[in-house]
Amino acid sequence: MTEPLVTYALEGEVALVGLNRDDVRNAINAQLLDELRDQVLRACEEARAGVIFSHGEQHFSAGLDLASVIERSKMPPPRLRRRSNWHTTFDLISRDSIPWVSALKGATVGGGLELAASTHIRVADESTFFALPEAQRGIFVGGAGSVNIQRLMGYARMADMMLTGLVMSAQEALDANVVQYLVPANESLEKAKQLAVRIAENPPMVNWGVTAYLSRTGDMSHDDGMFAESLLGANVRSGQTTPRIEQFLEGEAAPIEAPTDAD
Ligand code: 1HE
Repeated sequence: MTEPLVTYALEGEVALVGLNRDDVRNAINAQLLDELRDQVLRACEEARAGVIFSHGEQHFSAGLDLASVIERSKMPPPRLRRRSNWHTTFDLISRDSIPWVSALKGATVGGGLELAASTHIRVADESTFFALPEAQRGIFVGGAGSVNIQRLMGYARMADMMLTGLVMSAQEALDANVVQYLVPANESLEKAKQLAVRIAENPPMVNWGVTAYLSRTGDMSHDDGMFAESLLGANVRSGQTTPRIEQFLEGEAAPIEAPTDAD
């Protein structure tokens, strides 16, 4: 049996989805995208949070499989252009039911950065670097990066990376809000799992408010945002709300503590 290009495992409430094409640095082709979509859908059914990581020693993902671009250029063009599988798959991650944490290392470039940008929390290790080499290859971003990456780093920086081929280090990415956590080499998966376990403890409806609602408010008018927030606020409450608040009031929930240097 051939190895899957995307692995799936359920650890408690957390789905672990692994890019498994290290021989070509986890370059993303049509089959990998199909498997990724299937495993993300499965996670939405079975898990409360997910982690996207890469198998292999060095890299998260080299982005679009460039060999597949050449193969496709030799085929007749499709009669109708379907909605891009990149968009449907990455939207499932960024705007559907469960939160995703990505564990990054090494090259996180092109479509690999677009995949990372579709997750809600990015954890880089010291080896991680980011680039958008599309212009150098004569192509354009196509995995929702023009929206998601630009939201993270802003127009000026994204334009610079696309136009000049600027490569961003892990520390620069942390400073530019592209990743939220930076950990020592080889520790991003462990950190991502810890965060996902913590996220999975939240009531699912509240997590859904963050993934499905908060991700859309940037596109709404102020009025529409307030209206939707009111609707959501009333509807995320569940059977867990009262006991959770009572726990705090009765001194049974851990208080919020100021961050320490170890954080
Ligand atoms: C690939 C790909 C790929 C590697 N498609 N095969 N992406 C890029 O322009 C990134 C191109 N890749 C690289 O710059 C480097 O490979 C890396 C920095 C990612 C990794 O370097 P390294 O030294 O670890 O590996 P390598 O020796 O360059 O590559 C190992 C193999 O992977 C090699 O094949 P082999 O048969 O010679 O072993 C490479 O050809 C292959 N490989 N990257 C196909 N991307 C929705 S639109 C998104 C648009 C984009 O993503 S544009 C960015 C494309």
